[in-house]
Amino acid sequence: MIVIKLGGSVITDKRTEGKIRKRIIDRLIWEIKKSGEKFSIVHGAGSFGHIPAERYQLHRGLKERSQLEGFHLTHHSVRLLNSEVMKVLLKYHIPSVSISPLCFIEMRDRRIESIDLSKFDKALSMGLTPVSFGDVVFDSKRGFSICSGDDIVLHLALHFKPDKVVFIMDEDGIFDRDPKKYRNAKFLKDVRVDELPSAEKSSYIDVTGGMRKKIDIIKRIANDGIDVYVVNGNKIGRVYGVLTGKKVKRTRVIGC
Ligand code: IP8
Repeated sequence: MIVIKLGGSVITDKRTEGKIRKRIIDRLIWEIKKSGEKFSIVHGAGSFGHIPAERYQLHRGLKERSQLEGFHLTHHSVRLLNSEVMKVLLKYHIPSVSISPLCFIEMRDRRIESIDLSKFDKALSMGLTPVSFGDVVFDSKRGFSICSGDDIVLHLALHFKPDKVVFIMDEDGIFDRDPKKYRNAKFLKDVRVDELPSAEKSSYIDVTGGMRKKIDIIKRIANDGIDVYVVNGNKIGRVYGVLTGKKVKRTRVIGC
């Protein structure tokens, strides 16, 4: 089984609220289908989640009642994005089930306090592809918190020990510094965990910590012995290549 994270920066236009990149989603799901593997899919929230969550300051927890509308709006809009992803899975005949984080995760002070992966277990053993996504969830200290899709990927990886974890992003892989800011950033092809940089914050609005947090999660997965790949979803064929072990441009963080 392979755990795949469809990055919000690939499947949406992160600068424009609620702007979906349908053609990219279609091609990515087609590449996933063509590989013939078994998967768990998690997708990011992109501009469907990060922009309303920032507007209502949801990452600060429940401070005033007006944020409840933001909670409602953010959850509603990530569900809209999720239903677009589910529609494409249906189109390519990949029987899947959407599992909302609100129903299987509880946080405490922004950290996952309890997570119940039994529905993922059931889905996978039946031959269904479980699909989850970054969302707002209840937090026993702060009222609510934002749960990143990357946190879900981490827990799926530690629980299911997949053959690999693949992060599909809008970059060719991991660089030694932010390639959007530094033109001479060096590309990392095959790296050990101790060679990974501590990333600067991503330049777009990202209420869940951007690249810095992602690298931290990648390190934790690789430290559990699982290979982690970071691949550019905007480039045709690369996702298919990574899933089937072909030679394509990507970063591989070697599990140890
Ligand atoms: O895009 C964030 O999930 P991510 C979820 O996977 C919200 O970090 C609601 C902003």
